[in-house]
Amino acid sequence: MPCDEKLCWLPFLQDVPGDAGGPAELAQKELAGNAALLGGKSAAVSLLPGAGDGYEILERDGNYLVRGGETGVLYGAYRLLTDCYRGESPLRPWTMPAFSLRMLNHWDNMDGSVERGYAGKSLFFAEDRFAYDPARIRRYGRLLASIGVNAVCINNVNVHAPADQLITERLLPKTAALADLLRPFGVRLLLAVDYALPVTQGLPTADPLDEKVQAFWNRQCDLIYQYIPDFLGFLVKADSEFRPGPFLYHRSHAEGANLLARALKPHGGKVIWRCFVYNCRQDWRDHATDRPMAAYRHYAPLDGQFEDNVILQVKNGPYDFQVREPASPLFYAMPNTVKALEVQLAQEYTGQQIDLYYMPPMWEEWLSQVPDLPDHICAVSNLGNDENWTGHFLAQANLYAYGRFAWLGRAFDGKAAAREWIALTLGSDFPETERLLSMLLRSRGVYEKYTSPLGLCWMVNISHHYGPSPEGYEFSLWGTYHRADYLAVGIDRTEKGTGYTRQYPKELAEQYESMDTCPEEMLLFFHRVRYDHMLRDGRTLLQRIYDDHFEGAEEAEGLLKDWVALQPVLPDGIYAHTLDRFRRQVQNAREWRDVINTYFHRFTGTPDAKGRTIYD
Ligand code: GCW
Repeated sequence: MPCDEKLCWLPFLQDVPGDAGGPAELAQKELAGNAALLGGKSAAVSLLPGAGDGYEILERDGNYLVRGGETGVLYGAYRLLTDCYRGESPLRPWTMPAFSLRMLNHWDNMDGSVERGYAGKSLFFAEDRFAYDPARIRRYGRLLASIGVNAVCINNVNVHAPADQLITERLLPKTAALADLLRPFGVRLLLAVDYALPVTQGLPTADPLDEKVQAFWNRQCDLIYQYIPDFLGFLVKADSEFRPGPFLYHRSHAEGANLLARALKPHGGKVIWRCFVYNCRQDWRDHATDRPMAAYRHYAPLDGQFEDNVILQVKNGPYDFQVREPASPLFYAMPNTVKALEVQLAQEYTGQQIDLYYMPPMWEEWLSQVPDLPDHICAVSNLGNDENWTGHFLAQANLYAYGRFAWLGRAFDGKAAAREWIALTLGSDFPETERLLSMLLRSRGVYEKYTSPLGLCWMVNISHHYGPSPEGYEFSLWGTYHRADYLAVGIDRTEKGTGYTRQYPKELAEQYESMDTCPEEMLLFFHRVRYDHMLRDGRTLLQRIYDDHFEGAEEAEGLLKDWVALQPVLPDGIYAHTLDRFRRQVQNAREWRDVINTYFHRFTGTPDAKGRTIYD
């Protein structure tokens, strides 16, 4: 085994109790089973009915008391144990999570494959059926509970048969068995549904205004709740990338979402409706259509039309999980609609769990841009059945940090989360914390430097999104262009261009509108810029592109060197397995450097001012 799966931020806890009971009972068992961590004290649990996820940790007569709601005491118990292990004082005043639903979306297919999965196969499915090791699912549940994740969708939003059957009589008993396993951890189940299910089940239409369709979904929901009484609801990708949806029937997405919401409402269920809707059949010659504008255009006019149990799930940026994007304009709009932020832990465009990429700096950047937090949060999972859960051992830190982000909201500190993860995973006395911390914290900047510059996006390989291909997307149907020529690069998204900046509130729109005030790291997201344009530090745009790519490749080697320096203090398996990833990252970074620099050099004919090699 290259990496021990138990070594995942809770290696110091005893095996998860099999007969867990409810979350409060599990909390008691975890505290009793791991009492050795409590420094000679004991710990009791006290339930405050109705207090939900909230908890406090007090000292009573020299012992600990975790007081809170049913799930709150479980979160409190894990916090108590992990703080004690790290040698921190575990006492804390009343705490509540910043986001109510803290979800994880798995993009798992029932054949066992994982869409954009970089950590092996599905944890839940194989060969078109449920296939899991209950003991591992319990470890998974514990990992989630320890960071406060309280809902999971186990199947891909692109619903492929037979996953459409997860909510039908045929598969519901099995679906319910998995929900039973997760329940003690306070983790509720969501399922991605196929909007065309009524049709595949024999009705002539899936039109949301058709009474037979409404009756179909009502029946379906009655059935689901017979099997899973605390079922959280449906996750829906509709009219997006060839998925069926209400547009087929000339209905709006409010009409479409409300159909499901009304069927779920009597049972307390919710519809999580994704806003990733755009024209994926664009003609590259069409300069008027600008993909980042699509979601706002579709949804902003529908504000106030959704049932109150509909949650619109919006990706952090307006494109699609690129290295650097501004926050989606939808986060400033739709005050009368419940929303969830969607981030992606799976590193689809950010190194695929081969290259190191610690995500919190992106989330902190997002926080700095968005004044009002949405009610809920979701992350696309980076987990699979690899021995170490996440393919790259250090990618575990992203899931850990996500849980902290989801709990803390504005108070989130990516650096503190990384420190906690290191201490929990490698020991509170790990002697190289500062080195590892520095690697994690600089990783996003390194990756950004050797890939696409200044918010430009989409220079990635079109087939699998790893490695460079500067024109891979350029003449495609996906609406993802940079339109580089011999003079300039980027899309003009100002008033004079596509008008995208107008989707932001006035102050922000003005900031993005001008090249002088637009944050430089997003310059090419908002503007079309000449290569000889002088940046604020006196370099030309072209020289900045060259410099970043040379530096990025060098810094990737720096990460490898740092990893090598950690050898004496790391378990052998983890060291060797991850060393291989860093070597691949260095190769990848060189490839990016040379392809991108050559690409721009061929257009401009301008050499690197520092005389470094650019291949032609
Ligand atoms: O980034 C794109 C991915 C698709 C994914 C889609 C989405 C699940 O390339 O694989 O499909 O986003 O978010 O729906």
